[in-house]
Order: sequence, then structure tokens, then C-alpha cells
Amino acid sequence: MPGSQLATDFWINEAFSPYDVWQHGVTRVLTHRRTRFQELYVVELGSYGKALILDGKVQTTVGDEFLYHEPIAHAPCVLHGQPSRVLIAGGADGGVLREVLKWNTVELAVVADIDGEAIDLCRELLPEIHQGAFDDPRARVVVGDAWELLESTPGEWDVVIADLTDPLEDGPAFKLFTREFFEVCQKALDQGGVFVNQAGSTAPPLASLLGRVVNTIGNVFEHTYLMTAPVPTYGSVWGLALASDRGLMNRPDPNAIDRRLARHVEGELRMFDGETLLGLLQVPLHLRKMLAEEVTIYTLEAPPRAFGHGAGMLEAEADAEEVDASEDFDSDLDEEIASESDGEETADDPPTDAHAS
Ligand code: SPD
Repeated sequence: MPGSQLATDFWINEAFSPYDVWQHGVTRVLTHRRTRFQELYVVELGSYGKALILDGKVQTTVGDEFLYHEPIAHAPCVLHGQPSRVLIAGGADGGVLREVLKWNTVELAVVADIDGEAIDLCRELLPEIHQGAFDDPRARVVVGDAWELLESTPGEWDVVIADLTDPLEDGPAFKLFTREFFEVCQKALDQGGVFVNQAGSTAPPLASLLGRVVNTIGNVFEHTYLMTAPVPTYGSVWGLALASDRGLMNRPDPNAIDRRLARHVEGELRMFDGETLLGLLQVPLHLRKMLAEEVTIYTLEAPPRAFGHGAGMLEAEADAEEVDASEDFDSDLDEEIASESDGEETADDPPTDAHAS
């Protein structure tokens, strides 16, 4: 290419559509393997540093992870006001866990991810992302199906964060983008609880999936909001859907949000504050129009299919009996939740409502 000086001969390609590919120059491969659920790379990218890539899709990079992990963690927590129990569906890399644990109100934060090997590799190879969060006494890892865990813990969670891979055919996550899953999340939330998920790309050729995911969530919860966050290595501005059965502030007062963050968040935030949240919640006209016109609802019978293909799910399904660890983790978690519930309640900061600021 005229005028360009390339610095590596080794490239990883992520195809966003049959016609759009982003290449990242790789400077080191830390591991490449096929887990029981997906193809996994941990590599070092020349521009963005270490990165986790699952089934050909960049999940997180040291260089831009904060642009995704901060909003997906702090937006639901700050709009809840006083999150105590947080469930992260997916989240193997520990980036969301790290952010959630900055909340001094959080007593229990569970990462429920089906791919134990991915969790282990992220703990070993991506300390820059989790920063020791898995060792926090308030953190718990459940290797298993987040759906089953949520189903077995009705009304237990203040915040549920679906930090999932894209809904690829034969991938591990596509069922978790359906009405049936969102209904399970709704029931798993305590009164006033807040749900958030990564809902897809806003790029015009791809945004219909985002519109349908948000419409499906809106079919389940009383109130749904779209946030958009720029995450360079996801290839476009990314959609995050927030939902709750109580109205949240969609034009929050930045000063009120900053006060709440100052009271409850310990540790540095790089991109998230009151002004940022206000901006994330104001989405452009063409997306608002798309949402207003969308009618499709994703179901288990007709689930979403993002561009790409999962590598490992067929093998995993054949091993389903062995994978189904829900009986063990359900009873452990129930005990933990029961003992946590015995603790004294704090009431310094009542939950937000639509008019609070
Ligand atoms: N297209 C990539 C979307 C990835 C969303 N999940 C990221 C996991 C990071 N913790």
C-alpha cells in the first residue's frame, strides 16, 4: 500500500461481514487452542497490546478494554444506586468483575462462564485485564451455564451483566440473546434490579441485530435503554442495552452521578463519569428510528445469528452431561447467598428511581 510501512508479517483477521475485515498485526502468540466451547487465542497486538480472541472475534484488548468494561459495569451499578449482589454471565477475562468490585456496596460478584479453560487462561495470561479481581474475597467463579444459575436464584441479584461473546451460530452464547433468557434474567433480579448486555454493533450493515436484541429485551422488561460506546477493536461503536422494571434516568444529572460514584466507587475510572454516562445514553437519530420501527423478537426457536461461526459447541453438546455442573454450584451458591443475606442491611443510599438525581 503506498505510503504505509508495515511492522509485522503476521496478521489476525476479524471478518465483520462477508465484505468487511479488520486486520491486526500480531507481535506474539501466547496461546492458541480449541477449548470445549470455542477457538481461543491470546496474542499480543502491535497497537493494542495483549488480546483475547474467541471464535475469530476480538473480545478484549489491554489497549481499549476500559472503553467497554467501564460502561457495561458502572452504568447498571450507578443507575441501581446500591448494588450488593452482581451476576456476570460470561466475563471470563475478569474485566467486568474488576470494575464491579470497585463498588464498596458489592458483597458478592459472581462470574458464571461455561468455559472454564477460557477463565483459567485469562487468569494466567491476562493479568492486565483482571488485575487480581478473581482473588477478591467477594468474587466467586462458577464454571457452568449462566442460564441455569440465574434460573435457580430468582430475585437474588441487584445487577445482571451479560458480558457475552457475539451470538454466533454454534457458538456458546446465542441462546442468551433470546426472549426466554431475558425472562430468566428478569425473574433473577430483585425488585428494582438492573440488567445490561452487550447488544451488538451499530455499524449500518450490522445494526439490525442490535435493533432486534433491544426490541426483544424491551418485550420483556418495562423499561429499556440503549447506550452506545466506542470500542475501536470491536470495529464500530458498540451497543449496550440497559433494562429494568423500574424507570431509570435516561438523562441523568452528571453531578448527581459523580456524587454517587465518589461515594461508592473505590479506584480510578478512566472513561466513566456522570458526563460520560449522559453521553452514552443519548443515541443518534437513525438508531432511535431503527428501534422505534423494529418488530422482530429473538426466541430459542428463532435466535439471532451474528456474522461468523462458533468452533466448539457441537463437541460440547456431546459432552453435555459432564458439563452440567449446575447441581454442585447451585447448592454452594445458595448457601453463600443465604449466609450473605443474614448480614445487616445498609441504607445510606436508597435505590434510584426515575425522578431521583
Ligand atoms: N464483537 C465482540 C463483542 C465482545 C463482547 N464481549 C467481550 C468480553 C469482554 N469482557
